[in-house]
Amino acid sequence: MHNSKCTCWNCPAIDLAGKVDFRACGQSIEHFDKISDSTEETHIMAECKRRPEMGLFDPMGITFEECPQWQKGPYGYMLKNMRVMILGIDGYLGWTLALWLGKLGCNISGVDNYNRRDWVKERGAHTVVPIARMNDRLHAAKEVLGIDINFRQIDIYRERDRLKEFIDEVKPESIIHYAECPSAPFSMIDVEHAIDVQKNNVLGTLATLFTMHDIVPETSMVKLGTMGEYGTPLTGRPLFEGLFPADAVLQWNNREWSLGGEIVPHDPPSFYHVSKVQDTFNVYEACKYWWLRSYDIMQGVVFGVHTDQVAADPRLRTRLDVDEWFGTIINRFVAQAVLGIPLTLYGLGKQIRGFIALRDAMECMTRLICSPPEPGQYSVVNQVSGIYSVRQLAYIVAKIGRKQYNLPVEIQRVENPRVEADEHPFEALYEKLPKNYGFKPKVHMKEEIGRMFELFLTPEVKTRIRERKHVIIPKTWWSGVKKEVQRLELLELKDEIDDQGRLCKVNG
Ligand code: USQ
Repeated sequence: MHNSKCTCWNCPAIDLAGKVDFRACGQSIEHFDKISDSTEETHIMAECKRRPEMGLFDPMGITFEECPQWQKGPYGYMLKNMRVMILGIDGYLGWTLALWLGKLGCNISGVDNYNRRDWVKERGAHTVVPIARMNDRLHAAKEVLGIDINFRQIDIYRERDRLKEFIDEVKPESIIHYAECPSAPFSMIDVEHAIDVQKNNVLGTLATLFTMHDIVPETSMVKLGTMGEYGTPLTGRPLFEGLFPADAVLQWNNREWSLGGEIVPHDPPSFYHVSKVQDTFNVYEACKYWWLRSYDIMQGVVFGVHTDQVAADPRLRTRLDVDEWFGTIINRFVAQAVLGIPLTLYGLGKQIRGFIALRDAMECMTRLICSPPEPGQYSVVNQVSGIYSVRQLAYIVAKIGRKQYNLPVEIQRVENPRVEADEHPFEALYEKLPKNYGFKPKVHMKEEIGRMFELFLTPEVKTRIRERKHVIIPKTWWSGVKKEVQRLELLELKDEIDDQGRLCKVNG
């Protein structure tokens, strides 16, 4: 198991408060005096919040596999009834993760301010997969899956006292931070939206970090960043996982410096992505100043509708958006195919991105939650399971739509409303999750796209997609212009496209 050799030093049940003076990187005098033994070794001593009877002990001396509080699970050793708090529990990912972890035996709490529902409504769009109100979701989770979720409606930035109170009450052992606006186009509508997104994301994260510092400093924050923070460097420089590897070197003017361990360059392609970059630095600094611990997840574009839990009952479904602001590309393509709109490639359609299916993203999160970083550790993972060009994806969706569902799917190039490279090299590294955390993707893209077609072709969902046909073609330009993008070209469909889709090569 990937985390069997982690020790109490990684465990959120450890109680370090007042016992370790991190500023001096050693032991506080007070506790040295208490535990002074004949050896005079300067090892770190701590207590366990779950097993106080142990008294002071060396936190590096006990591994997860030796501790009775950690039990073997399908994704590594898991802390018994681990208390996990999900910020943004009402969203696409948050709700799915709540049910997924609840089913694995975690004790789930969550907060949400319903911003996502409001933002989508404000744009005149809606989730095409209908979702229940929170109360009904909570009842259904209990009734269908036996999961009790402790929910509180809180705005993490504006209602900081209430967030503090709730965290103090629950004492979460892991905090998953999904409570952000995830949309690049939404942040580019106008100044009000740009401010709203940055305020919500940046200040919400900052508020949470301070609360963690005050109340639960041993808890890990698993924070959702984005692969988009790196941009798409035209030099082809690889997208490392957050920090430069030890042997990276900067050469200039006949001199050279090591870059090892430094944060890699960022080139965010929207004001939304900028908010994520700002978060990265806030989280990184909090780990440095206060010895908090965090995983920053540079997640690629998520697609799909399925986990066993959300599919267990219509009231448990997670939201799925296909409009120009909140719909991500594969989800949008399937909706377009169902409606008979030619799939919209922006510009050349040769943009390349990392992708991951909803279910696989849940598994990655679980593996990270179960393997908390050490105090002070800020760690980044690139969370993707495959790399594709958007053109390649359009062909895959079109082929499935035509062959399996007999739909006359076409593909068009339209004007690109964004400012981004639409043809570029792309080498993203995503080795940590498989190598260090034992993750292997389980979802085959074709299968998941097939599932989406099945769901989107049901009369209720199809009707909901049709009702919002007018919010599918983009009208939000990065330049500020407000006009519908125009078609540039209708593409010829090529059947020989690789539907394993593991290639970076752009076809056509
Ligand atoms: N695109 C098209 N046609 C469309 C929609 C998008 O060609 O109809 C292109 C876009 O121009 C872009 C790429 O597809 O180059 C991906 O666009 P997207 O809307 O699917 O995703 P993006 O705006 O990049 O944002 C999404 C999520 C965001 C997350 C990000 C991960 O909304 O929360 O951070 O994916 S990443 O793309 O790796 O930055």
